[in-house]
Amino acid sequence: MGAVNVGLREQFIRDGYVLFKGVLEPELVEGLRVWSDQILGLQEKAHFEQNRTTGSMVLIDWAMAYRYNVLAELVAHPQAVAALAALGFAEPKFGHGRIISKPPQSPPLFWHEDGRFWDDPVSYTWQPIQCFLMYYLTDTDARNGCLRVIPGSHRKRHPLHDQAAPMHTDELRTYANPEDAAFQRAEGEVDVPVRAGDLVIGYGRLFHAAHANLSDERRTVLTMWYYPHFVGLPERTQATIFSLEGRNGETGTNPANEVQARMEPLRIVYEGDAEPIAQRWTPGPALK
Ligand SMILES: O=C(O)CCC(=O)C(=O)O
Repeated sequence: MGAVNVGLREQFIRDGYVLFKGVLEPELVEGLRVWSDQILGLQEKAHFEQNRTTGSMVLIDWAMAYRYNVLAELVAHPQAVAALAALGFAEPKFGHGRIISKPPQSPPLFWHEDGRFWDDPVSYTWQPIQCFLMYYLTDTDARNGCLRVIPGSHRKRHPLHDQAAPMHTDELRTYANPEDAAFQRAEGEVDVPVRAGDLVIGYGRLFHAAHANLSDERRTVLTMWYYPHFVGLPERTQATIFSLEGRNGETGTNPANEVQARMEPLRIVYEGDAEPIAQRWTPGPALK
């Protein structure tokens, strides 16, 4: 394993995200662009209507990675594994991902956080449970829908946590009310513009959003969900993760496929008998 970068690790734990530049080779980015355009082309019109603010929300699972080598290359990319190791996570696990593609001239994505383990005491500590690895397949800035984040919101209560409307509703997904607070500027927010092939790693429970795409080009991000610290988490947390993601990884490896073999250590396995904890999508009072 590569050495831990103490400064980066501190930054990650403090801010809740970190940017690694130039992680994917341009050929892989191009291959992923072609592949994701093809998969997006297979979706029904209703899919895009239901997901106006994200643009799309296509599931990436292990079976898909076994079917498309370009995706397996991404899941087990040595530079991504090295980036996680630099943050101090030597044995990361992979769960699933999403193709999130904003068409030209499309609305902003609402503020949300994807923490779903708020009944688990670990969510109130520095330890990440679920982290996103986001790969944008085009260069991004505030004009074509770059990522926005609220640094520190993974560990500290923000006014958005107590907003009346729940997150991830159909109303937010379809942009039914552009005046909703979830589409406005938020206290402490920063833009995270990137180059295609960069990697943004962040806590799932960090508040994030994306600007509208005002350009004439599609803007695609592949959000890949990992459990970087799985082996260091309490058994009940491991049991919870396994109950949600374990089946997803059941597909058998083809030993002759070198890329699939690289995915194998990322498989989520829990064989104990601890009780999983129910999912909860909003933080309790312990988040101060
Ligand atoms: O579209 C984006 O830039 C962000 C995607 C996102 O919020 C997510 O994957 O949770």
